[in-house]
This record gives sequence, C-alpha cells and structure tokens, in this order.
Amino acid sequence: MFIVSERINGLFRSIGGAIDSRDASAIQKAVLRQMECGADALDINIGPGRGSDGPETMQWLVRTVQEVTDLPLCIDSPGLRTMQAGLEACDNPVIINSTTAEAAKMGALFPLAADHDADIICLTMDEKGIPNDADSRAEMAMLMMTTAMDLGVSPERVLLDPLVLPVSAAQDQGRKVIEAVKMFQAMNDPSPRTIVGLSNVSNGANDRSLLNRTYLAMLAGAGLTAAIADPEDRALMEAAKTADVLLGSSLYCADYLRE
Ligand code: THG
Repeated sequence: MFIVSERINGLFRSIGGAIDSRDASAIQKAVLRQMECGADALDINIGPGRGSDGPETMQWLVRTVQEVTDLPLCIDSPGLRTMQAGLEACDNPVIINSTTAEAAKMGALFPLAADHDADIICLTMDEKGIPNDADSRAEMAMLMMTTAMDLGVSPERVLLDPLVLPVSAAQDQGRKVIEAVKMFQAMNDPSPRTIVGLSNVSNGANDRSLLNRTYLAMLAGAGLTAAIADPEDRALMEAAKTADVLLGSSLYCADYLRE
C-alpha cells in the first residue's frame, strides 16, 4: 500500500500555525517524522481560510518541504491558481490532488498534468455532488479516464478516488466505495491505480484509528493501491504492511514488521 501522508495540512492546528508564522523548521520536523514512520509521499494542503494568498503560501510550503525530502508531493488544493503555483515550485515527482468530473476542471487540470509530467487524482464527483452508488462512480471514473487520454494524460498517470465518506453520517457508503474500487480495476489493462482519503471514514467518530485501519485492510483486499492517511498512526501502518504480506505484494519473513 502506497501511503501518502495526510499530515502536512493547514487543517491541523500545529501545521496551520507554522504556515501562518512561516516557521519552516516546524514544518520540516513534521516531514522528517512522517518519513521516519514510512510515508511514501506527502499530501501538501495549505488548509482552509488561506485562499487570498493561496498561491504564495503553497509555493512557500512546497519549497519548505522540498528542502528536506525527495518524496513525491501531492499538491492538494481546489484552487486552480494555488495548484499552478504549487506545481511550479515543485521539483520532486508530483501528483495533482485533484480534478473532479466537471468539464471545466478537467479542461484545466489534465493539460496542467501533461505540462508538469504529473500524476493526477480523479475524484468521482461533479457539479451535482458525489454519486450515491458504485455504478455511477464507475461511470464517472470512465469519463475521466477517457477525457484524460484526450487531453494528453496517459492512463498510468491517473489515480481514481471513489471518495470515502464518514461512516457516522453515511453508513451505506462504506460498502459502495469498496465496490467502486473493484469496478475501477476492470476499466483498463493494466488496472488503473486507486486512492482514497482514508481518515474521512472516521470523521466525527470515536476510535478513529480502529475504524481507519479496519477499513484500510478491507480496501486493500479489494485491490486499493494507495491511501492518504496518517503515517504516525503505528497500528495503521502495521495493518497496511500486514495486508501487503497477506496479499503477496510484499515478501513474508518472520519479522516483516521490523524490516
Ligand atoms: N481524497 C483526496 N484528497 C483528500 C481527501 C480525499 N484530501 C483531504 C482529505 N480527503 C484527506 N486528508 C485528511 C486530513 C485530515 C483529516 C481527514 C482527512 C481529519 N482531520 C481531523 C478532523 O477533521 O476531525 C482532525 C483535524 C484537527 O486535528 O484539527 O480527519 O478523500 N484525493
């Protein structure tokens, strides 16, 4: 399981404060900690309420992170100018997070992915919101895959995201997202990669870590390839590694967790 750390996000108070005071060292310490814990990439999100100087803030954050890591950066912003600024500042391998199935967004973001040699996350939602079932998510994913190809992005650069919702608010969606992950894999050969924002599932719930790691194991069994998640959650990382071993995607040895 490819783990994209969710923790370089201005939504978290310590990171938000460090962004506002331009405290590079606090951000870099967090990055090093997350790498130590086994993050494969970092989601970079300036957080809510920083829209007015979004582009400048994103550039500062990307440059600050890049001073201490060569990991891929997943630039997470709904703002086109903020996204562009992040991509321009990024020398590491880069993932655009994200486009939706809205025509205007696809028309702007797929060419941007092609220009910057970026991977791109495609959220199965449009102006009407998130579809309620797996079939409609798959239909939307197919539209995004074909539009990507039309606009110069090869299918291997796409990561399909069925959009995980909180179990506390939408209990029927847990199974539908698993169903969608399975359907996405049948859409091309080789199978498109898939990704979720895992912690969405436990928003507003108790026992968040238990919900997160149980759902991760279920999604891994359905073929999920990547998750935006908290690498500092040790039990979660152990569950991810164990799923890799049980699915034969990493080699078993007696102390695979330590290795
Ligand atoms: N898909 C894609 N990108 C995404 C998401 C997704 N990016 C954002 C998000 N969803 C994934 N990242 C997070 C980050 C934090 C939390 C959940 C998902 C989270 N935060 C706590 C909260 O909101 O309650 C704590 C915040 C705090 O400490 O203040 O749960 O689905 N492609």
